[in-house]
Amino acid sequence: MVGRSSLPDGALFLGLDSSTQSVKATVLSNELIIVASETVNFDSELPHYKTEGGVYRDPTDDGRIYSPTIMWVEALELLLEKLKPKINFSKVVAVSGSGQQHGSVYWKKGGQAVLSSLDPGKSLASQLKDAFSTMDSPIWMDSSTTKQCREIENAVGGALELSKLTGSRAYERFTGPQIRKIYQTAPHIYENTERISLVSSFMASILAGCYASIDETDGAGMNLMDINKRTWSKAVLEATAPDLEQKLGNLAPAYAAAGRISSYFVERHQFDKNCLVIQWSGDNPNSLAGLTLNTPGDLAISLGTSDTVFGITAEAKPSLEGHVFPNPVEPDGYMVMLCYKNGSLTREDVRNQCAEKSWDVFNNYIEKTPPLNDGKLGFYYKDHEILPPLPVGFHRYIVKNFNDASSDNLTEHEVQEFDPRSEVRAIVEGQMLSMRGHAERFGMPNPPKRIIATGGASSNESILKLIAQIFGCPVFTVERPDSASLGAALRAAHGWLCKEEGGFVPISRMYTGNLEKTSLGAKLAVPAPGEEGRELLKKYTLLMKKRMEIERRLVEKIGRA
Ligand code: ADP
Ligand code: XUL
Repeated sequence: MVGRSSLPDGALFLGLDSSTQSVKATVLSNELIIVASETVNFDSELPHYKTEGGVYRDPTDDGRIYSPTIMWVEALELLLEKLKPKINFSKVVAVSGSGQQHGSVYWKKGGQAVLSSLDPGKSLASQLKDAFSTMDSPIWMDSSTTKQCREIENAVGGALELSKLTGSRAYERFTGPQIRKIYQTAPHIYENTERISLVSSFMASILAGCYASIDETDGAGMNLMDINKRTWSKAVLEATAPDLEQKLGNLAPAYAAAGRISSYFVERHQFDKNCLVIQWSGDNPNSLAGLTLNTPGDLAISLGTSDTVFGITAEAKPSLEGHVFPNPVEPDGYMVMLCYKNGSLTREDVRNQCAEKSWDVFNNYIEKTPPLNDGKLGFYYKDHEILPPLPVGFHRYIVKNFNDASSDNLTEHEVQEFDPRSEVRAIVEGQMLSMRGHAERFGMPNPPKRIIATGGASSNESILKLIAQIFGCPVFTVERPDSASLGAALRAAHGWLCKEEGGFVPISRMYTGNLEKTSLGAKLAVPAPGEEGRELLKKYTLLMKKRMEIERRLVEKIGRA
């Protein structure tokens, strides 16, 4: 029987999220209500891998950051074990997922054969550990491929040309430059690779027991896909590495089914043999689905390991900054996005150094310092930043004259340090000013109608208050901050429905008119600032322009070409 949401009564939809620091699960009922969730943290629950924040930093190769591929497999197994007492796997009619974007996995020759003949009596990790041509997966935090980025851009006529073709100029973390680096520095690994998966298609492959396609949305984060045609771009493939197309396999829309769940999971975990595996996609695209973002005036801010800002748009208009990806739940539309590497981990560092390792103390400092921070403006790059492309380093300034809201004569001088309280406010204010400045420059709504915040740090109300003040709009949040696994569960349901109906159906059909009764409705967290807030907003606007100017100078002085 089909219920109100046109999904079968009693059915469950499983959404997984393989992210930088953890794997998470969210389970939705046919009424789109969260019935269970679970997390496995890599550092604390799989300590034998000795990762920090889920990653390794290579001391011998500047900017190289990677994760052990097999850790993600072991984490998936542990996640399912933890979830087992909470839900009946045989009721799951579709599963989908979300992966940290850009990260890649290298299956060695014969990998497909191993994948399709897994013994349910043995663990996944013990059987897959030798299935890869390298045990290391480069991830999105990596910044070691500047040379390959320039080579690829030059081969296709420059950065803007590459952006027009693929939706982004070349970025170090994007998979194409990462593949080129492996081809150039470890040709034996490249040669021995049968299939290259993204984190998303890798996890889908394990569930389906065969190589899953790369979905078109996450595929756009590789610098390899023609953003308009949604096929591999021959020109960029050639500029990247030889014989690449066959190693990548096909692309597929995000709502398509990758197949039925493999017999391994049927026998070992009692999944139903008809359970569909819907294509996995990237974490930001899944968040877009989970936040039910469908109004062009809405902006989403995700404060996870990375900080991202994203929205939707009808047309692809790529430029030298930001990224354009296909919208994962609207086949004719696009999503636009900005990404910062120094997100939660950098805030944590400042919290640990200045605020007694406590978010409560951190928030108390925000509350005890004045808006605009008396002109203290900071740039905090614990890791090589993506936006703007600046190396590791902290830069602090004191800006003068911004108190006159009409002034265009702001001056600043550099200082070595701030007191701990100001440092705390400066890292949060600075990030939000940067987000606003870059979002406006990228043509995102200005001011947004509303901002929907998600990711680990969106549970922090002091941070949300600053977002509302700096952007001048109300801030909403969703029931739980892990919108990526929630979005994956929703996409599982959507994929199931599309399969049932024999073609694409709008995702909104599952919740229109009923959103408030589901776990998807966004709730107001901080209202738009009133009259006093509007005066403050003018000053923040001045400070934001000043910040963009200082940032430009920093990039000219110490940034990468
Ligand atoms: P990801 O999915 O990218 O692995 P999450 O979205 O789970 O990351 O976010 C994890 C981060 O959330 C942690 O690194 C932590 O610093 C941050 N976080 C958790 N609680 C708070 C809080 N109250 N204030 C600020 N940041 C927080
Ligand atoms: C997006 C990006 C990160 C990762 C990890 O381009 O690099 O947001 O998806 O979350």
